[in-house]
Amino acid sequence: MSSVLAATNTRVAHRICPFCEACCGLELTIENEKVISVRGHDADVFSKGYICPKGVAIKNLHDDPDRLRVPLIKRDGKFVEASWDEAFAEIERRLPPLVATGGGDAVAMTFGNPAAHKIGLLLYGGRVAKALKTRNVFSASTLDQMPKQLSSGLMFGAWLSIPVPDIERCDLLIVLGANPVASNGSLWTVPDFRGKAKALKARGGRMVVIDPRRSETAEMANAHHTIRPGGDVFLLLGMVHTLFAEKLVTLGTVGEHIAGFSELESTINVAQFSAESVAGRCGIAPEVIRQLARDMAGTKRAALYSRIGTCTQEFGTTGSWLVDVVNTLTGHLDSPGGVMFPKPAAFAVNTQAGKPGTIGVGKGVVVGRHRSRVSNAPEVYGELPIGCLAEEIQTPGVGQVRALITIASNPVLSSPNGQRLTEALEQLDFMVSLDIYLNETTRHADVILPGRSPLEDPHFDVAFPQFSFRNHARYSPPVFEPTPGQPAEWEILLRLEAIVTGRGAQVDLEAFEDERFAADLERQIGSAADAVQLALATVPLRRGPDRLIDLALRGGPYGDQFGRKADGISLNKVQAAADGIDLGELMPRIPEMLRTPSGKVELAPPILMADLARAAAKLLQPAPDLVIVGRRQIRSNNSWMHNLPILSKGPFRCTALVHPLDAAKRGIADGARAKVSANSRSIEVQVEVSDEMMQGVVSLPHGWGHDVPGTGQRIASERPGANLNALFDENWRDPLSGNSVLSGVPIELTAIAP
Ligand SMILES: Nc1nc2c(c(=O)[nH]1)N[C@H]1C(S)=C(S)[C@@H](COP(=O)(O)OP(=O)(O)OC[C@H]3O[C@@H](n4cnc5c(=O)[nH]c(N)nc54)[C@H](O)[C@@H]3O)O[C@H]1N2
Ligand SMILES: Nc1nc2c(c(=O)[nH]1)N[C@H]1C(S)=C(S)[C@@H](COP(=O)(O)OP(=O)(O)OC[C@H]3O[C@@H](n4cnc5c(=O)[nH]c(N)nc54)[C@H](O)[C@@H]3O)O[C@H]1N2
Ligand code: SF4
Ligand SMILES: [Mo]
Repeated sequence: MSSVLAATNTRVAHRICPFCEACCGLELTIENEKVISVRGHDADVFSKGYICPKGVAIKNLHDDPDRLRVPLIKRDGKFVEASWDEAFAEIERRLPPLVATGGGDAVAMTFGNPAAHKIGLLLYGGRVAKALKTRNVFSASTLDQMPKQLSSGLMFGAWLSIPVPDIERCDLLIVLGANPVASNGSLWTVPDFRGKAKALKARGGRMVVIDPRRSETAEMANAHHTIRPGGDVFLLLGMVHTLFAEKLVTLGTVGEHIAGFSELESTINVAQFSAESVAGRCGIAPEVIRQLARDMAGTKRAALYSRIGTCTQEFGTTGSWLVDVVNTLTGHLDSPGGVMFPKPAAFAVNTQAGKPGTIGVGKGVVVGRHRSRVSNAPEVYGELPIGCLAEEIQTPGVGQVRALITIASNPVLSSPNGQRLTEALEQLDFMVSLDIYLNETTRHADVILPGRSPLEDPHFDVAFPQFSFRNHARYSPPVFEPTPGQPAEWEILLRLEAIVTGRGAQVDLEAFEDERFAADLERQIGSAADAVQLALATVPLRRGPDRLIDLALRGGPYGDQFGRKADGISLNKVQAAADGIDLGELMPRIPEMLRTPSGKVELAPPILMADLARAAAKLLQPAPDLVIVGRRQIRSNNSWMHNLPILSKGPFRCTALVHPLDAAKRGIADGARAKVSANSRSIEVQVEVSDEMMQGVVSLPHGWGHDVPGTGQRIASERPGANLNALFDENWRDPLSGNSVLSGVPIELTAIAP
């Protein structure tokens, strides 16, 4: 909500930051309809004034002259500006014929990271894929969190049922393969992680970080252990083995809700997985492995948390599972100060009815309902591995991908082997990008449809309250009126849905939306006429995302149940609370939140148990000499914020951190350029010699490499950096989740003569 300051042309507005998972409340001062400053919103019930430099850069994004504001159509190889009608007409002319000849599978879709942060993209993007009935759906999830989503789904029954550390009550936090001081947390919405970790230490608690690099988080921890990249699954097996072997297991309050305990014990409590056996492969001494297990078991309130470093490995799913096995076996699952399940106000599967007439029982998670055509990779949550996209375009045959719709995604930089993908995109018959920049990926499009600035859209977080350190509900109204004539992203997507369903680009959007809403209503509250009537009568006359949010809030766990519960919440109430509504600390939720068919926590899901044999075989393989890993930086966000002045000033960030001994061995000086090679491809990098690194490991951030022609990000292309993913193998992935291996990839590093 905005309030009027002294000068009548100055106002203050609040907006949830859309850039990372911390979801901080921003406070913008606006003068003459221009943002003049951005700070943290102190009274925000959730983020309490925290902000990072990226949040400040929302001002730059809004003003960026390179941000697209009108559609572009490629004519004779060159982009020209077009009207919205022309753009949709072009799509209608070219897309449906490809569906008519090749079927829905002929059209692939990719969803990128901002699709989780823009309400219109999140609530309406999937509908286009459904309408197409294409199995060729890809997203950044298979470069990211799919392993954790899968392991959690198998254990707890729903795709976003991921327990998060209860940091404000925890006395031991072990952070594995994550750097929340730089990333601000992931699958864990925790604004001001640094402040919360400091508070943990101040009350006598400990933080331990396990990372091949002495990261910003390791720097402030009580202890840091280096780990050989890719070794997480082995470390975790050693910890679980210790818990069994030393009889340290305590299941705590969830004990009666656990299935699979004895299978797990008999499989892991074997000499092969002892701390001694796994130590070499993970590069951590057996005594340290055992001590980590003892500390988890011996601390009343403790949590083990892992993220991107642990996920982007070939055992990403099995490792992510073992993290929660450790939490469970030490009595910290669903326990205050341990790892707990948030209870979001809207949109969570685990707050919606499971199997009728039961508590905590659901359909569970099934994978592999279909497979990719070329590599036979199993579908997970309706997606195929993004590493398979290029081959699906380039391999002829029935079901070949001939067209692509990208939604806020830049896979040419963010996924492995962007060169191959670049070639593949050029071979498409048609490509549409819903994106705000002309970049490495969208330059291949035939039509680019730009979404609005986040400051012109309302916002409500759909996903992140499901991972939040505290329960809350917040809503941001649009800060500015949209540019006249520019549709919202949900309207763009509805129109695409109309085109692919044969309703046509000229569809009456309001009527079409009403029709789609009626279907949502039935899905959410059933088809009983009186229930639908009640909901319809009480959901005010809103449109688009607002209407869906209201429906979800009112029918949700804190909701007013469409008037039946007077003190319950609705969108009206959340909108009226300018600082948000605090819904309290995390509370134990087992068994009510479970959605497994057994109604139990599945401690030993068969596909994960089976994967242990693969891990055991890998234990015997020798370690590569030198490997590369990624890192995140506070002033950079994946591939797409390098064009914003506030973030791009200062020292060059795309540097390769190399341990002094590794550099000396190769005759590479600090600041020199060097060649990094893998998979018969190479990139040139600027080296920063650093004792932050473990010997044998190089660290380079991803999302750089803005030196390809035909893009429109002028600042980014001045200091393009090198594309880490150019080195990687698009077919190397965790076979269970389909997630690409982006960490611990063997490389060669050689000096370049000055
Ligand atoms: N080597 C390596 N690779 C990685 C990772 C790693 O750690 N190492 N991390 C991976 C992870 S975790 C992720 S999430 C992926 C990200 O992968 P992507 O999502 O493909 O990459 P982003 O850089 O986030 O690109 C976002 C795209 O959305 C566009 N965009 C931004 N805002 C908006 C908007 O409001 N509307 C629309 N329509 N478009 C918008 C941008 O212009 C850009 O094209 O990268 C992955 N790649
Ligand atoms: N500033 C900023 N914030 C971001 C982003 C950004 O680009 N910039 N991206 C956002 C996105 S999309 C995501 S998914 C999150 C990710 O958030 P995080 O998971 O916290 O990601 P990183 O900061 O890359 O931290 C990964 C850590 O894992 C370590 N590591 C690498 N390989 C291994 C390994 O094999 N084992 C172990 N144990 N550690 C390893 C790396 O050295 C690094 O310190 O961040 C989000 N927040
Ligand atoms: S940490 Fe920074 S980028 Fe992330 S939500 Fe907060 S202000 Fe935005
Ligand atoms: Mo991500």
